[in-house]
Amino acid sequence: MSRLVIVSNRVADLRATTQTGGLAVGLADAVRERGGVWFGWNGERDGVTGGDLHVERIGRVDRVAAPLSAQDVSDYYLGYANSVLWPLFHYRLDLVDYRPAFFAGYRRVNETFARQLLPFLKPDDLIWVHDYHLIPLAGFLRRLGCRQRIGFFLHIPFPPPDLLAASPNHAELVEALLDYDVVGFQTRTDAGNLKLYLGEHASAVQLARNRFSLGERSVVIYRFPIGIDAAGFAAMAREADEDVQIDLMRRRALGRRQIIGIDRLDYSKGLPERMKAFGQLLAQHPELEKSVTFLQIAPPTREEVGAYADIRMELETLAGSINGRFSDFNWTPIRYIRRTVSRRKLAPLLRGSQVGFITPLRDGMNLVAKEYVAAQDPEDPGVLVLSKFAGAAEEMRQALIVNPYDVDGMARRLHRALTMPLKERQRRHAALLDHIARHDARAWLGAFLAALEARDPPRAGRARGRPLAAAEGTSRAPLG
Ligand code: ADQ
Repeated sequence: MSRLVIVSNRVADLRATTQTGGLAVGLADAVRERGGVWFGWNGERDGVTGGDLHVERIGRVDRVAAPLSAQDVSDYYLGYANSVLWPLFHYRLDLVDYRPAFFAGYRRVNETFARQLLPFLKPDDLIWVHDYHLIPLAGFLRRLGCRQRIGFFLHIPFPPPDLLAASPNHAELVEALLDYDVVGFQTRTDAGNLKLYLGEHASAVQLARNRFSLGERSVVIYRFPIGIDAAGFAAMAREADEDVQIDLMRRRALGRRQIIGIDRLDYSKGLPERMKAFGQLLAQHPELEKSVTFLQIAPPTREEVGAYADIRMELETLAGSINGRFSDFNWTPIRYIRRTVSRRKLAPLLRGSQVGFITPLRDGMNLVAKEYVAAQDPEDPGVLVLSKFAGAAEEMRQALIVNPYDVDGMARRLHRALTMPLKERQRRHAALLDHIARHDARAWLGAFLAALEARDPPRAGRARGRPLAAAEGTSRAPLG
């Protein structure tokens, strides 16, 4: 069996155990099982030069933590990755802050990572690169002579060609994707968007339904919807600690139901619209006063990026104004928690909530939607209200699907969720649970690695494509 090399923006803690669940742990198990390397940024900014690599041998795995300089963090991580690619890929052109220095920093860091990773690679390794921070990595590795199979998985959405074309670097980005052997997306829509781009903007040749070539390169483009450790999360949800148990008992005694939302504080998660919908529900249904609360957990992330400070302000103002309008001395309708809450607490909190309210404006997948379903008591399950723009909606059709821009519609769906008969709740939940149990994290991992390991089918003749940058008529040098 080939060794596995995982590359992600942040290097994982390989000493974590499976009991804590989560995606990084599933990947860590796979790399431990096969032996290999996990390479990524150590998360710190280290002066002007960036400092030294930190290498730690854990069993048969090298954990390689790369430092970044303050300038690199600013241009690569806060800049191109999170002020250009994140908003662009979440369809938010209005929030893109494009600066040439950001793209230069993005390329610089990816090139440095490729050079730093090289000495740790063996000829028949499988290399699996994760997410938007590292799109150009394969191109730089190829230039250094790497012939290994290299796969890429994008955790966030991939925008339609017209949106992508708004970025001055769209040709380089897509060309860089074609340096991989396998490019994986969360949904059919995302994979379809790259195929559309290749059809519209590039002289790529379609060799088979999911295989394209451009020049000498050939790539498989496929969807691999990410899953969770459903059984592990369900077990964690059944073990409520004392705090959560007391909260649950108090709510039961008062006959209060809870709507829950759990997110990183991010403008893509649709939090203001969600709060407005809850406010609308209370305005339209005075009978719900004191009998329903909304618990939103959303710790701040990426606070150095301007758009994140704005969303935080907006949310605090909204929560304050809705609470100001509806609260009573013995009832606060919205509890908005900005502190980080551990997964051990989150799981039973999801189980103890009658509605999971997950309404991103755009999301690659949204694992909280799957965690909500896994956490429920199958005898008396809650109802998932899910945005049609979360990747998860492509699979989770038995949820109550909403348009997160339609506040009124969301308020109506919330009411339906709160009044749904037990039989219907059970029926919807059983179908959802069956799906996420079969398509769990292990299945996702196995499917991606199988595609990465698969031998190339014979080429359908020599490909006729030109490099994208040339096809676009730009003078930029192609990445690969
Ligand atoms: P995220 O944008 O972080 O991830 P999501 O999938 O919702 O979004 O969450 C990932 C994990 O973080 C989940 O296990 C969740 O429980 C946890 N999490 C989220 N909010 C939390 C909070 N407030 N406190 C503690 N834990 C929290 C990106 C993409 C998603 C994609 C994932 C995985 O944006 O679309 O589903 O990667 O591919």
